[in-house]
Amino acid sequence: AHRACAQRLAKGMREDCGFDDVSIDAVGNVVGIYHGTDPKAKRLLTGSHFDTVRNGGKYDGRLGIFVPMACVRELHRQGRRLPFGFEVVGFAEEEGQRYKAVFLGSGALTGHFDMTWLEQKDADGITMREAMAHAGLCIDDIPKLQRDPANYLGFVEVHIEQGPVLNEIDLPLGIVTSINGSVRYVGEIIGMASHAGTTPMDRRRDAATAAAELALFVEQRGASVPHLVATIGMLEVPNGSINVVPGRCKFSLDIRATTNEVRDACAADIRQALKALCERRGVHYKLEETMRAAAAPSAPEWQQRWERAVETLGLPVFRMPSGAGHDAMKLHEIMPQAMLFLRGLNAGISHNPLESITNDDTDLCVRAFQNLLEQLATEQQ
Ligand code: HGY
Ligand code: MN
Ligand code: MN
Repeated sequence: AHRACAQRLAKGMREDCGFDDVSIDAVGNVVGIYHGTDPKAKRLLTGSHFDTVRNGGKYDGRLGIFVPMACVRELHRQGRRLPFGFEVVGFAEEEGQRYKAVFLGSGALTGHFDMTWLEQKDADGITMREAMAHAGLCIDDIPKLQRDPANYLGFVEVHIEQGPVLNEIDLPLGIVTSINGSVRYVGEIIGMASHAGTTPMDRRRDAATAAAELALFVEQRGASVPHLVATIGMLEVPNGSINVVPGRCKFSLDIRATTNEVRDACAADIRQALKALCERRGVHYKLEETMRAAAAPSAPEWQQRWERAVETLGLPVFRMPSGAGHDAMKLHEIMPQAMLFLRGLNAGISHNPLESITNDDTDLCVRAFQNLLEQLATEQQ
């Protein structure tokens, strides 16, 4: 499904939109280039991811690929060239569903793809190396994907908001001021499996109730600071049985905040609580950090371009932080970036098949992107 999606995106770029150069790179990103008047001119980089969470929605990621594709299709239809190149990337992996490592697509472009990740195994024991080779990707070429920021004007990304704010204030577009910093862990509590019928309650080393106590601490600590969130998204007694006191319990941790300091203070408190409750309960634990992304404030000059674009549509400028992580926070590490949010329906629900948007809002999003391109064209003249 992943490879078929990449082929569909490449076909759409090539045949429907008129990109000059379309390729699928060594990590599976779909890269479309629409040259400027001078093929050697600096490029505007944009894009988003085409992978999804399990049982996800249709627009998380994909919107940020199709909107710029529509802009190129219109430029091509008009036979127009901009005074800068336009590079649209469908990033192959951002969600971190199959392997612990995330941002595989945008991380390859920023030069942060750690080749040791290739040995990570998925739930079926298939290494990332095997999966990539099976998909026909040229793994040895991954280091060559690193982009030189000097060749780019910056990075912009449009994305669904994935939250209720724009829906509640009845605005179609929002200007992102910063992307929250996040840190993720996978962990396991190890107690002692024993007979559910014969093990007295005060003689148990129950891994699941220890994890449950941790979950309630995570919820309370996450609620203690505005704009801080902390989530246990995965909780599992592997090979559990109805009549066995759980000897093991696996869990995940996802902690985010508008500043790295608030994020790290929360992570430290949760690690401390885990240590204390395990000692008290006579169980052990393992905890591995799998992802850390710094808070990514928007570059002022790019944020202002989005603001001017939204104003030209006759819409009010509404600024907001992003609770969700995005490829833009990865590109942030090597070039200026800013994002534009599109309202979601159903209270902006996302990571859920109920994710939905309207044609009218999406039309405004395309027009805002087109205006940003016009601003750049005027500046680059
Ligand atoms: O988790 C996130 O914020 C994003 O959907 N990867
Ligand atoms: Mn997502
Ligand atoms: Mn996304």
